Amino acid sequence: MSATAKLEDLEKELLAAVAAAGDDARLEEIRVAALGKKGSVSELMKGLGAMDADQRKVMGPALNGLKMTVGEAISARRQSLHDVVLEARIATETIDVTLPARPEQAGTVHPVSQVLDEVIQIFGDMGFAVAEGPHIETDFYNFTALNIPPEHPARQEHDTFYFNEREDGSRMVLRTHTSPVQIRTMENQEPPIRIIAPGRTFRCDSDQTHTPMFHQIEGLVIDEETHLGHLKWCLEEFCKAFFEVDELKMRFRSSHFPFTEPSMEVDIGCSWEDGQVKIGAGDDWLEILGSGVVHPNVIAAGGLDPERYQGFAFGVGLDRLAMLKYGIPDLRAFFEADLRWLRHYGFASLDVPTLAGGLTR
Ligand code: 2NL
Repeated sequence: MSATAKLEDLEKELLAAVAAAGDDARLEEIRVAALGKKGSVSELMKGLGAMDADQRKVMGPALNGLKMTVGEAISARRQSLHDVVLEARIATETIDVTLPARPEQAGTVHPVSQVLDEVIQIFGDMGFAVAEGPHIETDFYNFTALNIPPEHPARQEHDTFYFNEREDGSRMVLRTHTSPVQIRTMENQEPPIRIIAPGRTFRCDSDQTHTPMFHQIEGLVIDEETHLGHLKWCLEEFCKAFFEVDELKMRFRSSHFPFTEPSMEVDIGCSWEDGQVKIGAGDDWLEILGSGVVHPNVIAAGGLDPERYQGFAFGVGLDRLAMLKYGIPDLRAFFEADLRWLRHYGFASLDVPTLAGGLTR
């Protein structure tokens, strides 16, 4: 048998062994036995030096080809073995995501999330879109654009968390309200604008009724003719839907905010029974919202023409809404991640509030 015929036989034998290998370990054995230092192919290559030139011209390329072919076959086989293992895992390790969660392990929806979903449902039904923005804001978006210039006393009232000064002397802040989102919306969108901006807000204040992080929803309507009458209707509809009552005593009380003129705080009627508040009727009042007609300076800061555009805005604390609606006494417990508290005050995760199905079931 010629030397090249012997090589062809060796190649056939090795390729058959590779094809038959059932796992990584067996493949590695074959690789070492053929291509390792003392492997069959390597031993043959050592013989090249002793050959005469003509023989070497034939055997050199033939041996190199063999080495390549076997090496590639081993890599390909290794890859296909891995694919088989992976496919077997994928086939056996599926989980049925439609199976119900084990009740004792199911989490609950936090009252703030529940109230947020409810508020989004109510305003969504009235045609409002949801807008979001960054927690870390510039001084311009948090204050100046809202008609609160530097040195304005309202800046002190906000208990702002400031970041360190930057090279240009400016300082970023943690937003003290979600109003910056509305300024950004005015900059980026042509009226008519109908948005609510829910989210986290931050003030350096912590006691019985304040947490340094709290949740706010603001609303903004801007077009060419929206006025105070629309504001009153909108907030009345919201309060009735949110507290799930047909009749609701409401009072619009004159107030002041730098970003609205005129400004009104909204109170709803209530009564107290055994230390528990009952919403809707009664001789007492609960303050729940701040609102007003958007100040022309704020419309201009949003890049719109205050001669042409007008509208209203409001702001409401979500945490306080949750406390009032669900009778939760202590604000600070909201953010302590106490599992017993969450199980007690939390909501079933699949009972999504809808206007048709009921906000709370
Ligand atoms: C409150 C008061 C309020 C606004 C927020 C607002 C936003 C823009 C323009 C004008 Cl961009 N106003 N927001 C207006 C009135 C009241 O919040 O007591 N919040 C808990």
